[in-house]
Amino acid sequence: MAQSITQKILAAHLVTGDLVPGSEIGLRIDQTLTQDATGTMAYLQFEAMGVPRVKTDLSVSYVDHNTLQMGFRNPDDHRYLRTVAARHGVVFSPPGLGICHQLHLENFAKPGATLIGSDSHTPTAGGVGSLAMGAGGLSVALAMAGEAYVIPCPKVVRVVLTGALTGFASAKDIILHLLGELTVKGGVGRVFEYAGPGAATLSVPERAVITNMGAELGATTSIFPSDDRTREFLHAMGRPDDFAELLPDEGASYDEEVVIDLSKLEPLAAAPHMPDKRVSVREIAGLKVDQVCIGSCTNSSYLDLKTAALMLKGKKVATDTDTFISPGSKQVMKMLAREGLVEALLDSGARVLECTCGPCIGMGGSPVSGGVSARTYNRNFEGRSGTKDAKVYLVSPQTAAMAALRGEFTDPATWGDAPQKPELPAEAPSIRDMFIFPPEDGSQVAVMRGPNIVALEDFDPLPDSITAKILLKVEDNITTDHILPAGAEITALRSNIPAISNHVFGRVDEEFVARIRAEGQGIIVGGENYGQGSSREHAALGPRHLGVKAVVVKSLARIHRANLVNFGILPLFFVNAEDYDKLALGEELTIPATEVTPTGIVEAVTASGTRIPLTNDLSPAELDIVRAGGLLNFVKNKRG
Ligand code: MIC
Ligand code: SF4
Repeated sequence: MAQSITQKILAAHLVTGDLVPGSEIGLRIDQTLTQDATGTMAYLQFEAMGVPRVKTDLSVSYVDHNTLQMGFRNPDDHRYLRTVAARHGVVFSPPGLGICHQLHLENFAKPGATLIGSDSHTPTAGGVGSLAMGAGGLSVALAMAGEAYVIPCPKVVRVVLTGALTGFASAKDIILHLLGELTVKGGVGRVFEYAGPGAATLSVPERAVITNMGAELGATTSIFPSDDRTREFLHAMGRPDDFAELLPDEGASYDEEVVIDLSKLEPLAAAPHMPDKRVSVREIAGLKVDQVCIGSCTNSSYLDLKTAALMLKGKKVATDTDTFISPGSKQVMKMLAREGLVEALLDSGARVLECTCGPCIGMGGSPVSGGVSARTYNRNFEGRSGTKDAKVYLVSPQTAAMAALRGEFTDPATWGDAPQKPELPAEAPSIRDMFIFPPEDGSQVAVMRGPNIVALEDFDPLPDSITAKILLKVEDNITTDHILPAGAEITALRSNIPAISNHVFGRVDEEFVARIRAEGQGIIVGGENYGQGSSREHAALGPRHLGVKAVVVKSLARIHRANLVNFGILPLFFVNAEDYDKLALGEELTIPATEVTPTGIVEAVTASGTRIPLTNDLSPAELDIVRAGGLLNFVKNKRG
């Protein structure tokens, strides 16, 4: 049968199940990646499994999120990550070398490989034709231990790109356009497979912008074919042998199709506070911009930064527009430096930061109170920048550079001629020797833990019946940034669940933690797409530590759903969405947990006797995991 690229990779890695959309499949995972903010948990979990050396072809531990060192916590985490990597056969990428997704694309991602990463933007590697998915840290730990990665088999959407980009329109505008069409939940359960003549016009770094931000659609992943453009890229990266052609078969069938005419696109922005709030830059012309940030795993490639640098070269950024540049990797920085472009950036008045996530994850770079920030990033959730009332617009490097120069958004018709699209040099400078490769035998390496590394706690199994108060009721599109915010102080506690739990829902309802601590347990009620955004399993671990037994919502985001299951929180859905209105904060709800069956219906009852039918989308195995109190318990029970 004629196959799509996605089907080819799935079929080649299938360990359990059948390739029927929606049914559970297990996949062999070739590569894993972690970053420090989720990695410490992942390696603690890996250690708990007692497997001496990772069983993947390649596992890499990046440090790019918590790089501020204002106390012992982050450096202690880095040391733990470096030593645990050496002991168990994991490549270590030290702080400052670059952002995980950019580095992985440049150095390790391969066409046709499966990759899972404990970060939601892992699909970036889809730019070279990897099937790359974001996952919780525990799923990554299991993959490192050689277990299959279990997911619902996705539908495949063919995204046909026709025409070519013109003027100042860029790859970022393609994905902002798609987000505007499909919304932040439009990609759930789907892989977006790009095709058509327009796809062939895009270089790998441009493709990676699109696959990166496909995460904001809620998609399982996004992928481009591996073709001549991929060959050029891998050659420039000094790894021509990693190239393999990967194209869909003639006549392959797809579950859905979307067509985008690239020649019709213009510079776009995602307005505050959701990545799908698409507006054209033309429409927001005249809006003063207080801050510009160029970088992040979405737009920090050589291509992106060279484009911005050429626009800033010989000019000055507006005096009241604080402009930050964070290159995606030292390789990008070296290429810019070779061409005198670091100097051009410095001379423009921009602030050149180190090669890390930086302001994207709230590690410095917060905007002024009430300020407008134009960022080339992928997320603009309220408060994520560290300034609660800031308004973040997500834009392309071109739009950001122009806003930096003019101090406001302006109509692209007034921008003059677009700079020529930069080409990658035939051979980029290598940074390979800056990675720390593990010794052949790591068994003698001592793993070093500072006081910030707190051992995992044991969780109780699910009770037979849950009777608990609804301690929080939230609306649609609650993000993991709402559940457990980022920012330097909180993120430094990622290896310390008891400490980080004090911040659960802190920005939504300051009293929540006190309420649940007083009650000892509770239930959360939510709307559509609960838990969208990051892969941070802390957004499940923190609530679990505090005693959350169940979340009752209209729908769930994919990675957060998996994290709830992995840590033994029962995820339930309203059978009738209107019943959401019948549940009030503080009310007691009884859920007959033993009666829950995979996809079956149970009746929950409130203290006043209202009956609420609830369902779930759990597989039999997932339900067993929840009943065991989480995946680690489940695996331990199984091993006896
Ligand atoms: C993010 O962009 O939200 C993060 C920080 O990279 C997260 C991971 C995390 O919370 O550590 C992600 O995208 O998964
Ligand atoms: Fe880092 Fe931001 Fe990318 Fe997350 S979205 S990996 S914080 S650069």
